[in-house]
Amino acid sequence: MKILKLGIGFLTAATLLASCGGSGNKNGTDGALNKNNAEKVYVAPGEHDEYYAFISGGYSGNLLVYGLPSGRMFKEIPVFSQFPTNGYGYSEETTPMLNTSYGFIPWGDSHHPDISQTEGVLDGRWVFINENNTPRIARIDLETFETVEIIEVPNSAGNHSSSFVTENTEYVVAGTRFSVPVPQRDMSIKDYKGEFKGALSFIGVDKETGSMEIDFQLLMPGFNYDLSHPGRGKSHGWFFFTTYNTEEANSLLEVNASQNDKDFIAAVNWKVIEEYVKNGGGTMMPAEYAHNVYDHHTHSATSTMKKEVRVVNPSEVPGAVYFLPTPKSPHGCDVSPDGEYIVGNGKLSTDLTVHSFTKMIDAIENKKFDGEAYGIPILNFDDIHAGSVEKAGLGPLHTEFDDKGNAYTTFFISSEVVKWKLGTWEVIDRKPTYYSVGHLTIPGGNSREPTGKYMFAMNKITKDRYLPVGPELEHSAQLYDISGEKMELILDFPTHGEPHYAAAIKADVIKGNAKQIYELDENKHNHAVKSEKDTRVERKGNEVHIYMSTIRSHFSPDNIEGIKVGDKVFFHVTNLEQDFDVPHGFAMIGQNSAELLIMPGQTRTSIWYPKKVGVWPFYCTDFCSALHQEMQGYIRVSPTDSDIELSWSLGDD
Ligand code: RUQ
Ligand code: CUA
Repeated sequence: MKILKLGIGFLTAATLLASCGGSGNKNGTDGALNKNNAEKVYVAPGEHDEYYAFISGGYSGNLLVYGLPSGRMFKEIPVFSQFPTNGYGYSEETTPMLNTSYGFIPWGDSHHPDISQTEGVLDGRWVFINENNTPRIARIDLETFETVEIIEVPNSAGNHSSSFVTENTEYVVAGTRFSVPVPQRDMSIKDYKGEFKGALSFIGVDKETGSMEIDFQLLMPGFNYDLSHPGRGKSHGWFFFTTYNTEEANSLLEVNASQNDKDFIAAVNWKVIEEYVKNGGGTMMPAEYAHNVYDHHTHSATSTMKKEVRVVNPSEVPGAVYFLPTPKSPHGCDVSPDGEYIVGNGKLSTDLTVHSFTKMIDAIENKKFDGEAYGIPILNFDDIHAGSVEKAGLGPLHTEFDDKGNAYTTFFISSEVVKWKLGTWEVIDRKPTYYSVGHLTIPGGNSREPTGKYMFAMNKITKDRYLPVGPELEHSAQLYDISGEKMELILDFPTHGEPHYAAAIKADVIKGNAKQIYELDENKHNHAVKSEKDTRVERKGNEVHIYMSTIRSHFSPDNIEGIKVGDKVFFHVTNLEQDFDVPHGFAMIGQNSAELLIMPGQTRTSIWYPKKVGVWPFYCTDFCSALHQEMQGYIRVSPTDSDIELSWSLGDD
């Protein structure tokens, strides 16, 4: 039972490491106290950072925007979770974004952000991010830094090998971690093997608008598809997915999915499948999945339920999929900037395995196969193997690249980042991380043009790095200067939620495009008011619609009478400001949803159910001017059978 032992060894090492972290590491600053290092991360007051980093919020369901090298957090962008800070997922305009085939879901588990590309270079138009639990892919617009589209991924579960984009953002790809019955049905779990399927979804992205549509799903054998990356340059047209549990175990995976000496990287030639589909290949399968779109003109989201999806059986498309044997339960699947090397980070292996794309193509052309699995040819390890980084560390997870032919791999168990050379496979440097590093990011990492100045590690365990705040601490990122031969740790900074991966880009690419206001003239919201003279209150049965405006420093109207217990009151609030960074807030006492934070030129709606007779105040939640505290109003609520007339006013009008 060598394998079982290895599994337990892995656990013990992990536990040991986790517990010894707490003993303190006063010397763990590794030169961070060096004055030169402090200067490297110092961004003087009023100055801007050099890079944006979009860091996944993990189980917060959101995406966070940081600056590098300062490590300052600029924004939390709500994506898959309700966000009371601005009313996302609470306001009438934004709740459709969280609609799914399971109904409204208020949270998500976000993992891997990836920035759109043109010709293999980050173009800074959109960021995509996957939701793992209820499989979805979101698109965030980098002019507004808002979530503008979410598409659910059917036939998928644990949407983990996602959301990575191809070289021209032809596709954003989503692969299932858990295989499931496809279509879903009532069957014995014990019949998993051969029956469950792993869907790899290729979601087409419109070149102009970014709009997403599932083009096809490849129904693969019932393995776990863990991570993925696109080919680029010479390997453009291919996509690589790590798999584990090629044993197809359905219970006690820590042992049963660690039996095989090698699992696979699945190499998918999506161009071949694209051609096959264009010629009518694949079948339309009934499926139910939500497609939610946010429109910046109506300031509103809509949710549409889709009814079918195209599925493709890989064994019916010759030349579409090959398996590359890779030791041992590989996690990260990373492709070098030139597209030649495919790195499999075998988390139960001490060696890092690197495959060669050129050798792979050669083996395919010469039909050098070593059997097949479910009709998919398996290549010979020795035929495709470019080299291994030997005994580099324990528990390799993820690899990124710089602009000088080096690679950087994180090792969870030995808690370090190791720098090694592509082609010679020699280890150049290793630096400890505090503690238990997961992902790492180099700006431009997943592209043809990574940068060579900074790398940051995202650690799973924080322990003594910050002041204690009870049993749980924010996760800890660590920034390294990688411009020299040796890496230098220059900064610790906390992240929020769990930062599975981050995408980072030169600030210059996007900062000039960032929107400052929404044009009031272009506001197409059904319930918008364009000036104070349009503000009014209308009753339809027990529904009352208040068309309200805000501007420094009052609401119009600010006195409303004739509301009754049992009414359903809609506040449609338009912010008339046309000035950068002047939102107004809206809060009503006893309101059972979030406040609203309304951007200049935007309209937001919330619903209030008045429950008690009396006179009830509302106010602005954002300190917007010297007279912010004066920004308030009253609503008179009368008994249900009262005959008080509806009336509204501002000042003496
Ligand atoms: S995972 S620590 Cu969600 Cu990307 Cu590897
Ligand atoms: Cu508007 Cu405070």
